[in-house]
Amino acid sequence: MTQERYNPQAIEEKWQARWQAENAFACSHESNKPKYYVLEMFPYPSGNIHMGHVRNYSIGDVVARNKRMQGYNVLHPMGWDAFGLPAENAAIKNNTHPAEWTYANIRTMRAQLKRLGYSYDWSREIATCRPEYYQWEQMFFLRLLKKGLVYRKKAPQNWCPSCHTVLANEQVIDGLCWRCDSRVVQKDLTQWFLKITAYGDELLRDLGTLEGGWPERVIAMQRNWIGKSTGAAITFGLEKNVEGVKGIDVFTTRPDTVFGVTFMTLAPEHSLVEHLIEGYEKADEVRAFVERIRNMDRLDRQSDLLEKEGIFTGAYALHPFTGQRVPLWLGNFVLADYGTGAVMGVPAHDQRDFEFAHKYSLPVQVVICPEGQELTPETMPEAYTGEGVMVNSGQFDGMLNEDGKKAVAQSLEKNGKGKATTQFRLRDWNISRQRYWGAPIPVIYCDKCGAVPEKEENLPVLLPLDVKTRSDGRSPLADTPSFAQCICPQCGGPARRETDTMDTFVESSWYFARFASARDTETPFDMDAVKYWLPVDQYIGGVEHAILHLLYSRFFTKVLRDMGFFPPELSEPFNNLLTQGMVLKDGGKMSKSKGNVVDPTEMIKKYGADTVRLFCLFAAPAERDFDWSDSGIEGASRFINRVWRLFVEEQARLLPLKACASTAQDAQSPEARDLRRREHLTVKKAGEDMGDRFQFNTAIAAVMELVNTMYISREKMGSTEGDRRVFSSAMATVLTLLSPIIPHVCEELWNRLGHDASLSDEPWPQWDKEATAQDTVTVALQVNGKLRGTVDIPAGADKAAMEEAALADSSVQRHTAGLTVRKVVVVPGKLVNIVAN
Ligand code: ANZ
Ligand code: ZN
Repeated sequence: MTQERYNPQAIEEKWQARWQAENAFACSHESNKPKYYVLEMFPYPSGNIHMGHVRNYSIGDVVARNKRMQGYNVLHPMGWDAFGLPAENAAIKNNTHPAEWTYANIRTMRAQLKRLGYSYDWSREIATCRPEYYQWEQMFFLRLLKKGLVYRKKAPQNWCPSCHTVLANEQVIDGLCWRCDSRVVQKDLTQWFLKITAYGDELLRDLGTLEGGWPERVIAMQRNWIGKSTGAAITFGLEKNVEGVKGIDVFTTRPDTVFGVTFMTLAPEHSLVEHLIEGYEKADEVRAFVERIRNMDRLDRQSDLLEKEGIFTGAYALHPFTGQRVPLWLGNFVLADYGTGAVMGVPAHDQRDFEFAHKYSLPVQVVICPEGQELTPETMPEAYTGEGVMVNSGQFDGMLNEDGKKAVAQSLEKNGKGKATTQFRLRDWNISRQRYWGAPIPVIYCDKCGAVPEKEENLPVLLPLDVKTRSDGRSPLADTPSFAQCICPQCGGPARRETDTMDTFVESSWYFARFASARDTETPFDMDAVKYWLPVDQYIGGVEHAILHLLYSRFFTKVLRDMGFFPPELSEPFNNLLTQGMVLKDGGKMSKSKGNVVDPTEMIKKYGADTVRLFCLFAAPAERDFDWSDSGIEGASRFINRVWRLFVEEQARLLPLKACASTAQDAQSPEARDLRRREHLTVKKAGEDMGDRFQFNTAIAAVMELVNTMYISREKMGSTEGDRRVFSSAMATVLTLLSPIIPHVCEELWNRLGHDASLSDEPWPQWDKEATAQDTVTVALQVNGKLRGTVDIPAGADKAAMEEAALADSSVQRHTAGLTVRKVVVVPGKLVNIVAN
């Protein structure tokens, strides 16, 4: 008789249809079960699901299915990060509309996700480009504006001449646009900013609460990005009189070096430059310098490799302690938007200043010496940046410099010339984008009233869909009178709408919370649902979002909390974060240009979704990159076929049992006892690896071993009721443990085993300690034929193991002390006799 072959296509479609018909994975917050919220970073609808998505979502699906079986009420939603540049670029290129392109891609990708059998609650699906979604974002904007957390300012911005848009710093990579690789230039524009810096301290402090739940390296990257520096603000007087100006402020992390200041360096953009050079004979040279540096790349200016350049302004500051004249220079390495845009130059103790002083022959003054050592400027090969004792520092001489930091700041404060302060590297978030395909910023410009917020009751400000994108990529909104022309909400006069749209990172900063009440039309978040579901228990996504998306989401959580949308105790969005590795091909990234893309759809057609899922989870630990390999996917396919064959070949013997259902009573024969022990050990190992440690590959390996054992033991096991029960229970355990990973084939076989209810509603099996105990036998230990003791060893232990156990026994050791062992006689399972003299 030929056995029925494994046919993944038919099986998978059957179970997907059933899950869909039964709404199998819909959930509600009205439950008294404990909740578990697992979320994968939602995709941008770029066209097709790629292998990286498959890996990301397969990991999330195992977690969701496993937690469901462990008795949690699981929220596992999916949506679309649907606004953004690529839709516009594609629309221009293919002569379609961004909305059409986006929605078509969503349809394709949704079908692909369904074909992969992921256990999403599809009733909560969101697309951020829909007014039902972005209307709330516009409301948040207005509320933030009221709170002073949104403001407008003119600032030099990264401008991509090809995309015609401002880019966030993070979207500039090595001076190039992250999307199109054009060289980014600086342009002054009036933009809307979110005041994320107001939360700088809390964002930094709360990183501590994420330790253990987030990868250390992500926490470190965030800490670094926020970049808090502790130091002092110091005011240097100005030698010449400038009206309304008391002096020049600097920010320094080293107030202890203040007596070592021999010059001062200002950013070329500093607001005092024109005043300082007034009347200076080389003023034009200075202006030319300013022009040249202003147009330099922002990121190049921050680089360590930057060749330091400067120019003297002809003016002097006055030292806050000594009153000495300090020459004022401009320097290309001083950033206008960090600290105060001015630096006190301490060449003896700062390497940048050291190089600058040598280049322009400025004096070097040592003020910190390593203990018991003297430094002389003439012989210093580089700046001394270590700790030491303060010298040449007036009343502070002899003090340890660490103490000096405080002492100097206190003294400055007393004299009204400075104070201890902190600085953040974090900048406010520019959310204005000069693009069409985004959420409109709900502001109106009136000649009489200025910038006026749209009224909340007039929301949403709809993004008009009946426009044509321009071939040069500029936003068509300004040329759409039905949108741009409006009435001033304040005076009723004619006015213009803001035609910039919001950065798409705004939409992804709060979507995780919208899933709690995705269909609510009254409020963005139902408070009960938010209280129940949030925070996300497990977030899963790529490490490329380690800084921006995760930081913005943390910021939004705190802001929404403070605006009363979230409960006061909800301060962090994601309790645990898993950053999954990439799927590579031949060691490199998959890319269309390299022609090495493995298409999930083709793989599903060839092997089935279960096999693709299994390979993605088995190939490597979740955090690590892995290489796509044909032999790997073949191996995954072989394993599923092996399970299938074992089942159909043994079907006649199988009883409709559940996992771990056989009893010690059933396990009479040694083979049955051994199989049952393996079964329980596998439940323990797979349960811990899959459920606690998220080590899916080793969990799968453990089940593979159990399957191997079943293949061996089935030959020896008879058709007694007990043997049948033990074998059937092991079969049920294999299906149950594998069901989060390869759900379709497991459901099918579970059903054939005689169960009507879905395997996804089955509880996770419990292992029994007693069942895992090895059978032992008691072995007699003799020395020269006399019984000297006994030892319990695993049944079936080989001769070497028995001999080892005997020689390790304390009684045997006592009786052989001082003797030489001549011979060891082993009777398997019974006796060890040691001959010694
Ligand atoms: C004097 C000094 C002496 C400094 C010394 C360092 C060592 P972080 O840690 O990044 O906060 N600085 C301040 N504002 C700057 C700006 N706008 N552009 C470039 N550099 C600026 O660095 C703070 C230090 O960077 C400050 O402390 C200042 O140099 C410089 F032995 O002041 B320091
Ligand atoms: Zn007005």
